[in-house]
Amino acid sequence: MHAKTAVVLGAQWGDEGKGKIVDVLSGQFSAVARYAGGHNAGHTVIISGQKFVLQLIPCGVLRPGCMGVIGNGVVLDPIAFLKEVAKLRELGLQVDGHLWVSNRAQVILPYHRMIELAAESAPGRQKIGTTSRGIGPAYEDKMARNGLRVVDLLNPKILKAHIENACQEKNAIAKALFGSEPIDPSKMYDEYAAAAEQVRPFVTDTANLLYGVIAKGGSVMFEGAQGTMLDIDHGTYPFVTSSSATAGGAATGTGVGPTQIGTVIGVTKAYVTRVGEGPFPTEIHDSSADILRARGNEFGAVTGRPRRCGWLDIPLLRYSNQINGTEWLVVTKMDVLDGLAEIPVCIGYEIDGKFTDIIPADVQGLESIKPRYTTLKGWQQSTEGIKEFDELPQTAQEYLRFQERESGAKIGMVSTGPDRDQTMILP
Ligand code: 2SA
Ligand code: MG
Repeated sequence: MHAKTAVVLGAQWGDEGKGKIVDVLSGQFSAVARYAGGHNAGHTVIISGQKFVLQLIPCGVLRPGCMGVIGNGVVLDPIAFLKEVAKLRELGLQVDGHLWVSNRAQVILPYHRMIELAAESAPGRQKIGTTSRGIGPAYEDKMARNGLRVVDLLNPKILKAHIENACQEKNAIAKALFGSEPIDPSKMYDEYAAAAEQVRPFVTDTANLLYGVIAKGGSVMFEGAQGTMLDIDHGTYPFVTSSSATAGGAATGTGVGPTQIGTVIGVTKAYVTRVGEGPFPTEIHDSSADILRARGNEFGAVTGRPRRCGWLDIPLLRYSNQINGTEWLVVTKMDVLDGLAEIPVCIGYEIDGKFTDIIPADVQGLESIKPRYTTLKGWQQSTEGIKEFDELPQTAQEYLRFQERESGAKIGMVSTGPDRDQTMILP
């Protein structure tokens, strides 16, 4: 894991513990860059018992000397950004001259949120179970070439014209489709023009900045948000987020070319969770789910929603390794499985009576999956905080080796608790 640049991403539906892993690894990197998503992410880091939840700002900023970058692939809510900056300043962390926002990132505006909220509850619309941060509508505008970029947020004339035109259009659409109350463009302009001035010192050409870091021999980590199965192309569409959460997104979402990306690290829980709607083949429907949820504290870091829990899904992990070109796996929340007598692991699917380990593209196919399980032996002792592989109970070692063998990527690190220090490097 000593490549100069590395992507760290979620191998499942998000919440794999990327925040902690990015934090652990960031000590070795000169910069950490977010490349997708926005403040829908909830990256939790615990340092000496103190908890930090970052939504938009990359976890790297928690390390003195590590630069934080918000890449062009991110959708930036300026108000949320400034709130997070204020919180970090309050904690005494250095942000000025340390944190940079791409001038090419897209801006989330209040009508994005309005449209998302209305669409999510509209009759006849597919409910996705979004985080209601305006993420989807902001990416829609980006792709429709109708969005506002950070560089234009900083130009009062362009900002004013954009807000006026967009409000006219969005208010009319939202009223006609959902009966929403209109948003006042002049109030919005005043608020966002003021916010723009506070965002201005952070804005730069981050692609060029990262190019410079790499050219000088510096190292960059790309911090993924959400997970492979929430990726707009490769996830369980339409129950996905609206960005490229997979490894390819690191290149397009930062402007660092693919030949400059050294390695890909996939973070996976020792089991699986999902928050929001959509297919989840290994979801547990009995009280074991409550045990995992309680022990693993499986509640949305942003919305507080209870996460759905399920058993490890090997075909899904293999799919993620394939799509991302994962070289290393990091397994988190190993300790949550402590005390279970047996642990089911999904090794394939039965669809219409036929066995397969290929993930179907269609939702009906995904929903008709009958997972086929093998049962591995659990361990009756605590693994919390264990830092040496050899000190893990034999059956826990076997569980990890099974995961490694069956998914095809090497496990480089295992997390045995939420703190920075509760981490082991594998031999
Ligand atoms: P959106 O808001 O458009 O991105 O929602 C689309 C789907 O993506 C899921 N999604 C997430 N899944 C897991 N974790 C996320 N971040 C927060 C966290 C979520 C929270 O870390 O806990 O607090 O609830 C995240 N962000 C988006 C979402 O559930 C939809 O299924
Ligand atoms: Mg999360």
